[in-house]
Amino acid sequence: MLCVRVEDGGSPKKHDESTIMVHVDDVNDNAPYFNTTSAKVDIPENTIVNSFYTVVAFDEDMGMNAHLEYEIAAGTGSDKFSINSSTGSVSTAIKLDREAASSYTITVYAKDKGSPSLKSQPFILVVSVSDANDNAHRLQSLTTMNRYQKDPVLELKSSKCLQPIWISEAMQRLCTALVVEI
Ligand SMILES: [Ca+2]
Ligand SMILES: [Ca+2]
Ligand SMILES: [Ca+2]
Repeated sequence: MLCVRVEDGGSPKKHDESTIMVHVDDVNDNAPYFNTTSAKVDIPENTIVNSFYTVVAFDEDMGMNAHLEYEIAAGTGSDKFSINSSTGSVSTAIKLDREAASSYTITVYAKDKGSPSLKSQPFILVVSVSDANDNAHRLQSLTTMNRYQKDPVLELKSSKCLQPIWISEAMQRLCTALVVEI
C-alpha cells in the first residue's frame, strides 16, 4: 500500500493525498521440495498395507502454484505400490511375496499445479518386505523313496528311518547321518 501526497507551490499551499494498493501477482518460481531425500520402511509380506508411509513436500509459492500432487515414477516395483496423489500416502497395491523380492526402491515426485508445472527432486522410498512363515517344508514323494529303497546301501537306512511313507528332505538328511553313525 502506497500513500501519495501532492502539494502546490502557492501560499497558502494546498495538497491532496491518495492511497494506492499494489497487488503483486505470484508467479510459479519455486519448485516443490522434500525436507529429506529418502526413507526406509519395513512392511510384512502377504498383506495389503494401507498408508505405510506418507511423503510430504513443500512449496514456497501461493495458490495453485503451491498446490501439490504426488506420483510414483514408473519403474521396477512401481506397479506394486500406489500413492494418494493428494495426501502422499503410500500403500501396497497387491500382496507382496518376500520369497519373490525382499525389497523395492520406488521413486516419488511432487508436482505443483502452476503453469507451467514444476516438479520436485526425487524422493527415494526403500521398502523392505519382512518374512512370514508361509512356506511349508517340501515333501519327498514315494517314487523317490522307492528309488532309495532299491539301493542296497540305503536299504538299511530306509527300513530304520523312512517312516512314515512321506518324509521331509531335512528329516531324511538327519536319518542318513544317524545311520552312518551306526
Ligand atoms: Ca512465486
Ligand atoms: Ca510452485
Ligand atoms: Ca515367507
